[in-house]
Amino acid sequence: MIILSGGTGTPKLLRGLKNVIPEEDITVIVNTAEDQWVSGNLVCPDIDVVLYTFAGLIDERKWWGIRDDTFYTHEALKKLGYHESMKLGDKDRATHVFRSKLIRSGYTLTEATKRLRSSLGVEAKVLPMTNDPVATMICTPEGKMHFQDFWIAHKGEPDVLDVRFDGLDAAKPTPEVMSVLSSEDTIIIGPSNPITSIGPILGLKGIVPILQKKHVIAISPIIGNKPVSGPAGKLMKAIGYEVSSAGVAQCYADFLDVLVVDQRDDCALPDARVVKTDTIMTSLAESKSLARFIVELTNY
Ligand code: GDP
Ligand code: FO1
Repeated sequence: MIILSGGTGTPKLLRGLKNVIPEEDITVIVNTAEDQWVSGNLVCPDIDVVLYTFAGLIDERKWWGIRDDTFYTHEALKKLGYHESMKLGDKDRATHVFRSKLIRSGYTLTEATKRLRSSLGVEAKVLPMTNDPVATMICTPEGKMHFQDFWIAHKGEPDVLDVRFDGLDAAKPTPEVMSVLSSEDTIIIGPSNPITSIGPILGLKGIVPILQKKHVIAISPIIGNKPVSGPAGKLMKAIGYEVSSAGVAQCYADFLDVLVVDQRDDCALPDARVVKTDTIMTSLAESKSLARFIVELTNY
C-alpha cells in the first residue's frame, strides 16, 4: 500500500495501519519541503515522524521528536548564547547527526533514510519525495520566511500572503518514488496538510500525471471548517481554497477518486465520491479503526 505523507495526520494513520497489514507492505512517500539545516545538521521533520512512528519511538503528545527525550545539548547551546531555531532533543539530534554525516559523505537523502530505517528496525519503505533541496517559504507582511521559522519562532501568527516552494521547479522525484508509484493501482493520500505537506509532492514533475492514471483515495484533514490541528486552514485560505473538505477535494481535483470525510462533516462533493467515517485519531484504537476502513476501501 502506498501513502503520501506529511508529519502529523498521516503518521497517526500509519500508527494504526502497521497493526492492520504487514509493515513491510507499506510504502510512504514523504514530504521533504519542511526540512531545515539546524546547528550543522539536516533535520527532516516529516521523515523523522514517519520513522519514529514505525519504530514505536514517536512522542505522541507532540507528534514530533522522540518520547522521553532530553534537551541537554539544546539547553547548553542556549547557555552559550546560541539559540537553535528548532528545539532538538538529544536522541533526535543523533538521527540528524548520522543522516548529515551520510549526506556529507555522498549518500542521497533516500540512501541515508534507508540506513536510518534499518538502524531503527523499520520494515516499511520510507521514501523522501526527492533528493533535491526544496524549502517551503511563507510570504507574510513581515517578509518571506522558512516554514519552520513561521511555525516555531513566529508561532504561525503572521498573516499569510502566499506560499512558495523554493527549489521545487528544479527538483526531481526520486527513481524509487517513480518506480513505486507505477507499481500499484491505488494510491492513498493521508490526512495531511494539502498545501505544505502534500502540495510539494504533487508539485514534483511527473507525479500528477501518474496519479491521474491511478485510483486515488484521500482522507480529509479538515472537519467542518477547521483542520484537526496545525496551520492548514490559514494556508488553504491564503491560497484561495475554501477551508473545508470541499476545499481539500479542490486541491486534489486533477486526480481524486474518493475522499474520506469525517462523519461529523456534512459536506457533499459534486466531482468525487465521498465516504464517511470517524477520522479523528486521538488513540491507537481510533488509528487502527480508520486504517481498517481504508484497507477495506482499497480491496487490499
Ligand atoms: P505536518 O507536516 O505536521 O503539517 O503534518 P501533516 O500535514 O501530516 O498533518 C497535518 C494535518 O493533519 C492537519 O491539517 C490536521 O488537520 C490533520 N490531522 C491531524 N490529526 C488528525 C486526525 O486525527 N484526523 C484527521 N482527519 N486529520 C488530522
Ligand atoms: N515544533 C515546534 O513547535 N517547536 C519546536 O521547537 C520543534 C522542534 C522540532 C524538532 C525536530 C522535528 O523533527 C520537529 C520539530 N518541531 C517543532 C515540529 C515541526 O516544526 C513541525 O510541526 C513540522 O515540520 C510540521 O510538519
